[in-house]
Amino acid sequence: MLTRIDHIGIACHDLDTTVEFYRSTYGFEVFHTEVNEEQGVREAMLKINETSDGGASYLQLLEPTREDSAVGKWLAKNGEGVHHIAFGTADVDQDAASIRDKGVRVLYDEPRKGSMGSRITFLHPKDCHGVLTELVTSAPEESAEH
Ligand code: CMX
Ligand code: CO
Repeated sequence: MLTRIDHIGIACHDLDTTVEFYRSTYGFEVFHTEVNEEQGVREAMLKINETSDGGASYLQLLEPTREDSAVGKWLAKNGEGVHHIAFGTADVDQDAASIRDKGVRVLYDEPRKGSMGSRITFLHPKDCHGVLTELVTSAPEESAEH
């Protein structure tokens, strides 16, 4: 069951400049940063609020580490902006399987590594009315790397 907006993914050319915009304009601070080589991104997670399912909602600012990555290609075509939305679930495997059964393309056979030790998969934007959609199961608190 999808129980929260886990994050909104925002593509940017320069992570440090964009982080500074969100800090100085809104007061949002960086909760976590990491490089995800598999996804080809350097990212910053800005926590916006806790959620009633025990999770949280973030902005995920994304700078590509290579031009041929998903975010690199998208930036070249569209410029900066909202790249994807992510729903949080306690069981990404189960939700991905049931959504696949409805005929929506799930991009990965098995969930992959996401921010802070989470497990993620994506739904094809062409099957989701133009919205690249991610499903996320957070790491258990004790194994989350901050
Ligand atoms: N939102 C909406 N539509 C998108 C999109 C996006 N983010 N990215 C691509 N599309 C559309 C394109 O506009 C294009 O549409 P048209 O054919 O009408 O022009 C179509 O999808 C195909 O796009 P493409 O540029 O040819 O790109 P690819 O097919 O090579 O890749 C996708 C698209 C979704 C398969 C790829 O971006 C992907 O695998 N994404 C999942 C991984 C990812 O995004 N990782 C970065 C974030 C990591 C994280 O969140 O942790
Ligand atoms: Co994401």
